[in-house]
Amino acid sequence: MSHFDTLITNIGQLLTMEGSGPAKGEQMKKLPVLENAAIGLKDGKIAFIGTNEEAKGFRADQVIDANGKLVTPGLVDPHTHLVFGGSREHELALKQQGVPYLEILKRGGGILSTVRATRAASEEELFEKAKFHLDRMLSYGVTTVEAKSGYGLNEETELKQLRVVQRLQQEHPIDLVSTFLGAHAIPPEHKDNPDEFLERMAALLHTIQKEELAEFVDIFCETGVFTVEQSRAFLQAAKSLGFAVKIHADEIEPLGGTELAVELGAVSGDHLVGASDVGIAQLAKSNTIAVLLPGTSFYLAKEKYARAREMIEAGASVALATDFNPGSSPTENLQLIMSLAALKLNMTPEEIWHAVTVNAAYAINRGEEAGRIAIGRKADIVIWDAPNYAYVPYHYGVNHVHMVLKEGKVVVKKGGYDVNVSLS
Ligand code: IZC
Ligand code: ZN
Repeated sequence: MSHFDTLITNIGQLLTMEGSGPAKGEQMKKLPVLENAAIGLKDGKIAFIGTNEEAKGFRADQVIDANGKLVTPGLVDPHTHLVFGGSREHELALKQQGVPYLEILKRGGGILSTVRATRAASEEELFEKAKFHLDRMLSYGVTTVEAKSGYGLNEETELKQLRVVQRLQQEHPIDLVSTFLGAHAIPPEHKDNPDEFLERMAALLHTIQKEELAEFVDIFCETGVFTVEQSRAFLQAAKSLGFAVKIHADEIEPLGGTELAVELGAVSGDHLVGASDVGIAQLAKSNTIAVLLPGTSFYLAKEKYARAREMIEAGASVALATDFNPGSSPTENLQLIMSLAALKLNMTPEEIWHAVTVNAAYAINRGEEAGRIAIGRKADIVIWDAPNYAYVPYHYGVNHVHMVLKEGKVVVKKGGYDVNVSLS
């Protein structure tokens, strides 16, 4: 008779996200659902997936009765700026007065204000702050997170940020994937010679490679930041050293960053709000994942959102992320992004679940490890206070997590009130 460490029984709907490779176009529309299911976990891995009936004869050290709830893989957030100093609540008033995001940056605020705070913070302070945000992500059901540097814009501080990510990789239950975004903005000391700045950041790639501090390299390809030509050269240099690449492309103004992402064979092209028809057609034929960030369009109070429908109909693979950062998307809540994807990108619940699990995992080269519940994989699982998968994007703005298991261990359990706390 089978014996498990943990058996999760009475699962109302189980989304295994079964399949191979990322889900592209039409494949995103189908979501196999197992009803009245059970899963067995052993040594932190998935060891059984079947019906509740089959599981009745099994034994386990711990039985978790899901009581008809929805169970899914742990969510994957493939685009965050996790490590930073300070905050930017003062920019909300500027935004209300109609000052555009890129204008705030031009005046030395925005990213550059976070750069000042990040340079001033100690590694320990940055670690504690990032850990606080990461704990919150875990509480929202996220078990794998990509984290970018990019608030140092000098050697010392970029390395400081990357070391914080490295330490969190060792000390936090969430699996982290590290991205070097030294080319996030032009620091004031290089205002008149951005190419020299890019040379400095390119030189830093050697240290990052030697110390294994990042596996991806990213760049902010945007008006007033880095051009398509600069982005191409910088990412080609990164690729020649063996880094995988990503691009902040066509976020605010359409420059052809989507086409550049495809041309370079980027693992992901991110934002893509201004992606052209040609860019979308190329994306659909490529292996580059479109990482869409509707929280950013929302928070920048934009009318225009990425054209997810056209991308999916053309056959592209779409993922979703928070873009968690102190300026354009201060939220750790990927569930809120799922609701925005429904309302602003017109994505269906089936497409949304692909976009925050398997496709998000492929967007950070973790497709073979995260985003699916399959025999032999890490048991990263969320039990939701939801009767079905459509309920999560529908009931917006709150946390639907009932329980999170990371590698088979319960790491989040819905609290409730502690009745022993005295109010007097
Ligand atoms: O700090 O504003 N878009 N980078 C590119 C960001 C937003 C983060 C920020
Ligand atoms: Zn970003």
